[in-house]
Amino acid sequence: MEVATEFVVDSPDVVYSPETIEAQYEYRTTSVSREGGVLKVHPTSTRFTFRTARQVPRLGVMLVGWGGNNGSTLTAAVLANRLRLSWPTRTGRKEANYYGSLTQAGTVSLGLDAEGKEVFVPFSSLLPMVAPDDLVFDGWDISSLNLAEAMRRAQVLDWGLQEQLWPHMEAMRPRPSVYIPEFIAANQSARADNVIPGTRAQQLEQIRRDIRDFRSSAGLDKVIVLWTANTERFCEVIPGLNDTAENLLRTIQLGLEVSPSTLFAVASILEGCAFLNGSPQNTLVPGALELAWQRRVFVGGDDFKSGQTKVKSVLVDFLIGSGLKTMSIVSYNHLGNNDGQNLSAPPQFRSKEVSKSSVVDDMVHSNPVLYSPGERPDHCVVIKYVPYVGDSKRALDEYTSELMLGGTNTLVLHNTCEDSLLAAPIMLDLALLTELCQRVSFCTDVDPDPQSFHPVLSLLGFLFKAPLAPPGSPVVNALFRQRSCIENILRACVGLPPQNHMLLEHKME
Ligand code: NAI
Ligand code: DG6
Repeated sequence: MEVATEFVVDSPDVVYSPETIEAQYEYRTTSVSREGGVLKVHPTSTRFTFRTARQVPRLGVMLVGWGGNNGSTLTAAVLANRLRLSWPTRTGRKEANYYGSLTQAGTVSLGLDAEGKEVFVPFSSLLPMVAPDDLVFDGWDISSLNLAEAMRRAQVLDWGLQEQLWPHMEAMRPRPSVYIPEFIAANQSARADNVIPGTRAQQLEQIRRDIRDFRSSAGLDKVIVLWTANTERFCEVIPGLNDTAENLLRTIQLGLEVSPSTLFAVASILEGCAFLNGSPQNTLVPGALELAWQRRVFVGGDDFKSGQTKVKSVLVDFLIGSGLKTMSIVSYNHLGNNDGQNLSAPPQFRSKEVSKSSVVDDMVHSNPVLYSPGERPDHCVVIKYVPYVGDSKRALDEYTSELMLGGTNTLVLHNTCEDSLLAAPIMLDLALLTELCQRVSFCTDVDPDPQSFHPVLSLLGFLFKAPLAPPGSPVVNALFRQRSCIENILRACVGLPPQNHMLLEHKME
């Protein structure tokens, strides 16, 4: 079936010019106050003007950890789509696609047609977005393998696809990177044959030069940097060391402790490039966040929400949202890729355990009928390294909830899939949505000065296990709340009301 992709909003509140889409939008929400033991709810309304630049840039994406499973798989996926590749498998020919990408394979409803049927368009049609086939990739890796060899090492793609991609990826070579052995597992040391020498300050300057070199040599309008390198151990947040932008920059100059990922974040921010953290560690220490704020550069994180955690952020929302009291969540998984090997070391596992465990907090807090203050389900996360299964991750989950009158309900899930084929489309969405957000500005009736979204781009929460949010902002983990947030903000930018699912048209006589 032919999928319609273009639409215009026919409304006096929406003005299309060759350069922009400008939409007047009434943001209706509520605030709550407590007065003498009574909650008072005040409906409020703010008038926004959203302006979105229509011209999409030539976008470059620099991956830190380019030669890893995710980095090589994402690069291969974009090439396979751009080249319209197909390849034989034992179950028939397969064609390149972008399944798993919210922007490329998800849809939104525009409303009902004359027959009362819903009309859907691809998510990417909501606003002008960079086409993924047009992305230009570059990046760094402590391993010097070219991208074709990295793809073969990853063992993610069918052989017939690898063979076709090989000549297109052979010339792609990761730039040398920053290797500080104590941040990743000792079992990674054999990979580190491609490193930037010198002091931390010299390494920072080299990363900045790399970004500028990529931007100019590839003729790019914009560059986004995405950390998809190994999970690091957490770094300590220490007053005077990394708690403010000034202290963090001084720490780098003095060669004191800073993680490789924080060095990349600082370099990106100083170059005016958005930085996204796909791993769980606390790369975006307070000093890096302050620097992003000062420079008005977008940052997002942490840790791609790809499989087990994504399901958890749906299932626990369903259970608690239905009034069942989830009391125990046990998540076990084993995998045999390099990520699994790195995570077999306790400090790196601890980073992952923290991000995988925080994901039900908002759902528990949302239901004081079920949970008393401070009460929370038992939540156990186990990861084991089993080399034989490679990138094919197996995840087993058990959820036990209390039913009425003393009953219990135990759900058990088993999921097997290629880990990197789940992560790659998420990386794509992160780059495309971040770039789009850079073209959106807005003002309100109370503050007529145009502004951008807060530098901590919490709109990306759908794509992260432990979403970063601006100070004081609630952290949302529930998957469909996160999806609605993106969809409704994009709808607002074209003057469409939030998707409310009321379908009142069909509930009248
Ligand atoms: P991988 O181990 O295959 O790739 C990581 C790459 O980073 C390796 O090529 C390694 O040589 C390189 N590297 C290590 N330190 C580096 C540094 N300082 N600078 C540049 N390169 C460096 O791992 P994979 O599977 O690609 O995952 C990447 C990251 O994404 C991991 O932290 C993982 O935990 C995280 N992640 C993966 C998900 C998935 O579903 N695959 C989901 C959520 C997060
Ligand atoms: C083992 O859990 C390896 C991890 O890197 C995960 O594969 C990754 O974080 C994905 O986690 P999840 O919970 O979204 O499947």
